[in-house]
Amino acid sequence: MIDKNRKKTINGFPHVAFAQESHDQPGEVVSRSLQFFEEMNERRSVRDFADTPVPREAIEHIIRTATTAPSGAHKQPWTFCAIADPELKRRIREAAETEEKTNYGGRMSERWKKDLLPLGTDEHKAFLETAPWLIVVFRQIYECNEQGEKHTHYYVNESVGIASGLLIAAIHRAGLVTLTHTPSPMNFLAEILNRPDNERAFLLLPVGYAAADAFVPDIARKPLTETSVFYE
Ligand code: IYR
Repeated sequence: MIDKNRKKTINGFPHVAFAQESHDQPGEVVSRSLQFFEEMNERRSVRDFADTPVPREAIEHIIRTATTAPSGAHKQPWTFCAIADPELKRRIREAAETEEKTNYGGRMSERWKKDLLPLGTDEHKAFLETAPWLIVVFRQIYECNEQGEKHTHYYVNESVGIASGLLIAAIHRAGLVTLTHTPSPMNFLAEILNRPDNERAFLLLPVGYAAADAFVPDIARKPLTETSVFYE
């Protein structure tokens, strides 16, 4: 039997025995992976939200799940701002709609607008006020040490992108819905939320229950044969 409590040091830093439960019964990894795929395959981006409240505790658990993501040199270069305050939501909606009016009014190419037609999006973003929570994901481009020196973080977009994926999976797992909203440019978010100099808005996600009469586009995901290549 290997001692699960064994420890060692590498470069003077402590390491502990890896202790994740493994599932080595025949077929167990196959059924667990299928089960998770089937659950995640039910996820849809939703634009019609109910105003039903969601407990803060659920949002805290969801954010904690996101922060289990791996990150460059374990710098965890992210901040998740969770907003339920109606006045802040109203200001965010107003600023996002101002940008989107310019986007749909000409900043986006005709080709881009044509690509969006199946999704039925426009510059109106009512969900930014209806959803009980908004989560704004910020990427931290550098950290400041105690001496006030700036040190750039590594693989920030990759790290924050992975954390955002886990955030979306956690929202779905909780029985809630979300939408990856990317008003562009997004710098109004750092301003409204009074964020420090090292933070840049990455994604804006309304979180809540879907409206009872919500619709989603009737679109399909690419099959495995189009998204993967196996080399065996
Ligand atoms: N940011 C705009 C436009 C938009 C762009 C893409 I790419 C989408 O997948 C959806 C929308 C908006 O939120 O309406």
